[in-house]
Amino acid sequence: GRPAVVAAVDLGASGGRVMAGRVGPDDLDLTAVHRFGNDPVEVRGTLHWNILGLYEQVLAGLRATLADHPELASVGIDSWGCDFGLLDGHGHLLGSPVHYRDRRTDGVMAQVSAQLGAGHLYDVTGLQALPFNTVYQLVAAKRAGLLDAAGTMLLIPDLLSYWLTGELGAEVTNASTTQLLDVRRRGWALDLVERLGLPGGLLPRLREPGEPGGTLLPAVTRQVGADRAVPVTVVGSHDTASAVAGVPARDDRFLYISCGTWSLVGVELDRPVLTDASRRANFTNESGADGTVRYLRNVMGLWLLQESMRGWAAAGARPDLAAVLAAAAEVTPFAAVVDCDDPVFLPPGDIPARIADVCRRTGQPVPGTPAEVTRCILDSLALAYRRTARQARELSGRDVDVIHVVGGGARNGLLCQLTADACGLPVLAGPVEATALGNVLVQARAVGAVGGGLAELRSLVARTQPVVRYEPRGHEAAWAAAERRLTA
Ligand code: LRH
Repeated sequence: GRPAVVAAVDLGASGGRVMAGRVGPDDLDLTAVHRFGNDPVEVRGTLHWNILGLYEQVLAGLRATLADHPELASVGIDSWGCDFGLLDGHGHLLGSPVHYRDRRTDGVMAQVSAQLGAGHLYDVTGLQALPFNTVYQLVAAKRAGLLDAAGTMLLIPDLLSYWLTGELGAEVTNASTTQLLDVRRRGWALDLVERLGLPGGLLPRLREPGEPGGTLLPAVTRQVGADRAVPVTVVGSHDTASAVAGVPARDDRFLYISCGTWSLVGVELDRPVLTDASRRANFTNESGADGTVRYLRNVMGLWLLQESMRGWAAAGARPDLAAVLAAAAEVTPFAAVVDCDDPVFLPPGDIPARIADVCRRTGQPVPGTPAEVTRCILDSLALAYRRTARQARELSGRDVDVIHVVGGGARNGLLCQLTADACGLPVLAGPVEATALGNVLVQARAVGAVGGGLAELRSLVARTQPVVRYEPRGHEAAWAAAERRLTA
């Protein structure tokens, strides 16, 4: 292949970036061109994404990328899963997309599970039960009358891609987070759609990563200062799908933790695990690039720390993350541990107060200072990784000898060391930008700059990107005791 430059738009729940990637058979070089925050907006009690603000930042990022690289070969977009915008019959957006942490879905999952049967839902979709899965959001939207004028549902990357190109589609890895995709056929589960009374025409045609995704519309071409209609390529548009594609694994004996706002902990398989034990453990079978299955579980993730930091900042303290982490490293381990998966931690708000409630209820000392709260969060996350990693191996039968930590959490040395200790496996930390790399690589392959399957793409990441290795320090008895305290 001939080296090419492509642009990755990667939107996370707490921030976005536009990255330029130069890719060739032995080259993979990523530059952050534009970074921006992603701050939800509450309007009349509903938490929305500021989708127009995000779109504006995407355009600004593409403009800056094209100024540096007029030869840009392709653009690809990924974002967090589950959330969507609704278009009317003329293609106009009906309202600002609602945030998955909004309370509109309270109680809906239990009702839908009772109606359709949790076992049946899992057998068809293979998806873990999370209250914000698209299916529950759509049922909530229907009850609020929001589907009355709706013609099409577009997941966030598909919506932005529609605005750039005018083309409608549903990228399959992200469609797998809706809980409306048939995991065996990788097609829409129209039977579920019908039984829930959702409009059948709402779901657009599915697209696979690597397919052409149209070209920039003339008006967009002018807005971003391009001299031609730049192609858009469909990528693993679920951020986790791109992250897993960007893991620098050397063979398939690995477990990944894609560690950002969420921690997605699991293994890559070539077929789903749909057993009862898997459903009870709430493991998911999301679709990955190249027809793979991402067999994983959501762990609450750095959200606990990000949201705590936001609270401390709002209260006037000016906490510095590096200083808080350094202080947390000095705090007594396991003074207090909580179950990160407790749904009380899901909505925005005072996380330290909720941790304090749990500690009081479970007869543990209440962490007071930011350092103590942070240590409690990191110990608790590592414990959740320990449990989830063990379950992933048991339920899938996959043997692993290393854990790849990718995403922002790879920068958190304390968390990476605790993860190695808790799981009793070496941790390879990095790249931080695995999601953008996975996005870039799928595009680069589509435009012919590189060839091969996921193994070849990953080998390119492993050969070019720095990783840091953490060895387990072997305090197995202490971790086992801490885990028992959680389940007691
Ligand atoms: C991570 C993620 C995760 C989803 C959540 C909504 O960014 O995409 O995989 O469950 O956001």
